[in-house]
Amino acid sequence: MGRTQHRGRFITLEGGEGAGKSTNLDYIRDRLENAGVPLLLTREPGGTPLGEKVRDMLLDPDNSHMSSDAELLLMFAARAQHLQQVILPAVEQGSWVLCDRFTDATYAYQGGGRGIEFQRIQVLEEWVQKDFQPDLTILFDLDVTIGLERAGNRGALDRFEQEEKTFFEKVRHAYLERCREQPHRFRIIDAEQELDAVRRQLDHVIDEFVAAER
Ligand code: T5A
Repeated sequence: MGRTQHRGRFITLEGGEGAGKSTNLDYIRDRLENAGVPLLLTREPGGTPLGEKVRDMLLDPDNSHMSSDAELLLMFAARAQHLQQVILPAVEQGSWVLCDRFTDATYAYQGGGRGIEFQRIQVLEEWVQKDFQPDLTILFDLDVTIGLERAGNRGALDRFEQEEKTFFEKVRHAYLERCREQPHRFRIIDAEQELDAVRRQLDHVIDEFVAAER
């Protein structure tokens, strides 16, 4: 898809467990809407009725026997539906789309965490997305122990949250590696700071992006 004036923009939020994406989603939405941006909010895995059913399977702790390949393919099955039904039509019509997690999460969790070769993920990425990529990715980065403590305070753990700390160390490493490889679209937020300080960083990133895209 060409990046024309009329095309919307695609913004993704990424980060490890408990990094604060959900906490700041409404704040980011308000900031963009106050800047006059027409916005659609969505998430992965999920974002469509079919995708939400796939999400339930992926997060269900009872599915502890799920193979890494099945997990990877389910992520991309949900994503294919999400792109076709929601994301691409919205962007083509000029709406901006804010998505809580996207393909960088697959590289981080299924690639870094589970150890699936990045080249195999890339095959699926090209199949499902062709050359479609986020225009901006905001990575909430924080120490894994702090993130897991925050996530753990919320109650019952989903299938991913039950992984060992080393899994999330690999996830964090893979995210930071993606940032180094694609600095043009990544902005890192120091998510260890207090909420007010996190939001000041977000203001800066969002205002700068909106100004550049106008
Ligand atoms: N997944 C997803 C894959 O493996 N591959 C993929 O391709 C995709 C798309 C999704 C899971 O799926 C995996 C990754 C995930 O494990 P989910 O429920 O969407 O599951 O989980 P997360 O996106 O990880 O959401 P979390 O809720 O775990 O993390 P958040 O949203 O980053 O954290 P949040 O905002 O809920 O905050 C956690 C707690 O911390 C507090 C909050 O109040 C909350 O209690 N908090 C702070 N406390 C102090 N200071 C701050 N600055 C704070 N910010 C938040």
